[in-house]
Amino acid sequence: MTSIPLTRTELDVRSVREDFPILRALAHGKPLIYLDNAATTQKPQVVLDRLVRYYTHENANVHRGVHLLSERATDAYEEARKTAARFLHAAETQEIIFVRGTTEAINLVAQTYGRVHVGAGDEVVITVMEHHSNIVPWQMLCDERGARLRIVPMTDEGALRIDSYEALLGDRTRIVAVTHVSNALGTVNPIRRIVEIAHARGIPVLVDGAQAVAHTAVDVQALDCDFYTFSGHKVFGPTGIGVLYGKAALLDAVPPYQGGGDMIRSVSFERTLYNVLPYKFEAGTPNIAGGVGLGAAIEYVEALGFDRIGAHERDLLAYGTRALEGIPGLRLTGTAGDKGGILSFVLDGVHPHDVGTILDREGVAIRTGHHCCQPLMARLGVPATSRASLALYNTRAEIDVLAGALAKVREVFV
Ligand code: C6P
Repeated sequence: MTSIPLTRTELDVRSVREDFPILRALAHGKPLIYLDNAATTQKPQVVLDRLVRYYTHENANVHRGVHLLSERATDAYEEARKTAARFLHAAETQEIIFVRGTTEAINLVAQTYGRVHVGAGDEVVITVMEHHSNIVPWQMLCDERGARLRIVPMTDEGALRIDSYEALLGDRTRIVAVTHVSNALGTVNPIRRIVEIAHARGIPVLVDGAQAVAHTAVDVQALDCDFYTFSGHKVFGPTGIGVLYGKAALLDAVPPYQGGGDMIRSVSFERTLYNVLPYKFEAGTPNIAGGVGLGAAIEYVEALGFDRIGAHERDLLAYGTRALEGIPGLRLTGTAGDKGGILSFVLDGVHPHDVGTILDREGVAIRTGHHCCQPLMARLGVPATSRASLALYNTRAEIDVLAGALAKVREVFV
C-alpha cells in the first residue's frame, strides 16, 4: 500500500509518537493509550535529554557563583526564561516569573497584587468553571480582607454567560480571574473579549492558562491580559516548574511574595532592599533543571507548530465526539461551540470510578472524579465525570479503542 504524503500543515503523528518513549509502554499487557493529558502530559526524549545534559554538564546554583558551572547553569536557566517570554509573546523577559506551577502562580498574585488592592467590601470575580487553584487562593484572600467572590455563570453547554459577566463587574471589582480553557469541560473562553470588558472599567484580568498552552499559541500582548499562568508539566515539560507572566508595571508596584536568598539587593537587620523583576518574586534556589527542561519542551512544541497541533487536535476532538455520542447512555458534559480536546462524560448507571478502572484494564488511562472543580460539578448536577483529554500524540485509532472499551463497560453494568 502506498502511503499518502503528509501536507505541510499536517502533523506527522507517527513520528511525534516516536519522540515519547513512554508511549511504547504496555499497561496491563495492552498498548498504553494515554488520554489523561489534562492531568499531566508525557515528556519527549529531547526534554529527558536536556535534563540529563543539565545535570551532567551544567549543574550548579544560579546567580551566585563566579565559577564555570555556575555561569553555565545561570545561562541555561536565563535562556529558558527568554524562551518562555517568546512563547507567551511577553513584551519583556523580566515579566516571566518562574514558579512551581499554575497553583503557585495564582497564589502569588492573590498574596501580592491581591493583598495590596483588595480590601473590605471589594469583590473578586471568578467563574463557575474554575479549577480549585483559581478559587481557593481568592477565597482565602477575600476571607482575610472581608471581600467577596462573585461568580460568572455558564450555559448548560458550558459557555460563560458574558452578559452576566458584564453585569457582575462594578465599582468594587478589583480583579477578574478566569480560566483560558476549562479542564473539566474543554470550553475555550473568549479571553480577548473578557479582558476588553474588564479593562473598560479599569479592572485587571488574570488568565489561568494551564489547559491552553499545550494546544494553542498564546500572545499575552494580543490578549492584553494582566497576568497569565501555566504549568510546565502540562506542556510536555517537567513537574515542579511553571510560569507567571505579569505586566511589569503591575508586578513592580507590589511587594514580594516570599523572602529569602536571590530576591534581595541588600539585607541588614534594620532593612532589606528587594531585587528587581523577576528575581524579586523568586526567593530561594529555584528549580533550575525544571526551568531548563521547560525551555526544551517549549522549543519542541514550537518546532511542531501550533497550526499543525491545533488542526490535529480539532480532528481528534470531532472524531472522538462522534464516537462517544454514538454510545447509548453516554452524555457529554461540555459541548460549548469553542472547545479544546476534552471529552468529559457521564455514563448512565455506571460510576465514573468504575469506568476508569475498567478502561485501565484495557490499557486506557483517563481521569475520573471532580477534576478539582467541585463547584462546577455542583452546577452540572453530578458528583463526578469521566474525562479523556487529548494531546498532540493521540490518534483516531486510540479513540476507537476508548469507544470500544466504553461499549464493554456498558455491557458489564447495564
Ligand atoms: N488540572 C487536571 O487533571 P498545577 O497543579 O498547579 O500544575 O495546575 C493546577 C491547575 C490549574 N488550573 C487548571 C485549569 C488546571 O487544569 C489545573 C490542573 C489537572 O485537570 C490536575 S487537578
